Amino acid sequence: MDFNLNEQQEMIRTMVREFAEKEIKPIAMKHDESMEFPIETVKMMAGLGLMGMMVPPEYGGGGTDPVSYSVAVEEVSRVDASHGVIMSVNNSLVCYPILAFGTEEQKKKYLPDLASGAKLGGFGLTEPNAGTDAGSQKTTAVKDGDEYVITGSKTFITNACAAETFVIFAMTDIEAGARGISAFIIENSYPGFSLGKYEDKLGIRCSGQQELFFDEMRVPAENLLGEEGQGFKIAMATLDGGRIGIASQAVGIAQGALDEAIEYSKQREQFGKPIAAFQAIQWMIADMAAQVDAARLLTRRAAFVKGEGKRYSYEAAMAKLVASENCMWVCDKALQIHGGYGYTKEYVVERFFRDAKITQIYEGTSEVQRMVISSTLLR
Ligand code: COS
Repeated sequence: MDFNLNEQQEMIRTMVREFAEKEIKPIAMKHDESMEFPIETVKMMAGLGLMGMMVPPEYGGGGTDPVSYSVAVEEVSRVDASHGVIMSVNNSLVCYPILAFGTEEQKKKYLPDLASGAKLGGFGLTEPNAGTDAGSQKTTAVKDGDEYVITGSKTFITNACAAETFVIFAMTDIEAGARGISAFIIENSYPGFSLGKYEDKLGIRCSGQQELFFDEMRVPAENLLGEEGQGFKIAMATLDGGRIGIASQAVGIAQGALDEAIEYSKQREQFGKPIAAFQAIQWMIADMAAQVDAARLLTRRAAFVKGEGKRYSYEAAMAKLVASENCMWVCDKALQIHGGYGYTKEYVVERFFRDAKITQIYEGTSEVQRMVISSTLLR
């Protein structure tokens, strides 16, 4: 067992850290306040090959392994979680299902633009009444000649404000329940497509979450992804990979908070010495570091198993559960170490604390991860 990153993975880590420190860090707080989608830095991430990292070169991607991808999401999120999720959605939730379930024509048509970042992608599964219960979709798709007519809506869709291509889910057979769900690739230019309200959120405030509306939107039949009725499985398999992305995001946020807490505790003096000299702070720092490392190891294991081509639902769920719970805990302690200053917008731990919460919720809540883990163990 080798716990070290290989040369290429280490190179990616260094490159992404330098980029994130130089380009994302200076603008992160401004975008957190304005909620404006950071299109310029997303274009720069695309230029560095971060938007389709695991897509093979023949479809315009980087052809890297899942551990490299995880490291890259972690490094971006260490500075800003919004950029982390923008990148994670494009890679894990849009490029992946097209690559894994798409026809050759679909891969050739959509992957080069998505992987190069020329076009951004979004993933539409969640509906107002279908969150954890993803099988109870209300959006319908009715076949009409060589088209599907799709009617319904999606909510909380990351990247929606800037994305041109979406992987979405709709019922092609209402009677069949979850087995009647189908997946489609759609474009924002299709008549009947529109965007709803821009979400004003606690954290990850500039990741462009919006509603999608489909009003008898006509979609070419060749844009069905996989087979009719295969949609639920496509969604679940896609979310397995998405959960590695979010676990990586959570590790990155937690590492960022830990780094800030270490720095602050060495500078802040109380009772005539730096607060880092007090055992209460030293123990907090030690516990935070242990939790970050535990989360990172589980996340890298999940990415490693994915890279081996084995099923990794269990490992991904465990990584996301532990990484997101630890992230929230670590950010709480980082803020505590900063005291009153940590509660203000002058210090980034305030943003990390807000951003951390979503990692316990999206792409499957912590409770869903426990369902996936226990269902594997109790089968
Ligand atoms: N990969 C491939 N297939 C999978 C799968 C996976 N990871 N997980 C489930 N499936 C398949 C199963 O094999 C089963 O197939 P059959 O019908 O042929 O037997 C089918 O999907 C249904 O599986 P299961 O019965 O386990 O599904 P449940 O309805 O019990 O799933 C949970 C329950 C809660 C685990 C699931 O609905 C879920 O993950 N919900 C959360 C959704 C989510 O993350 N939402 C956030 C959206 S993105 S922000």
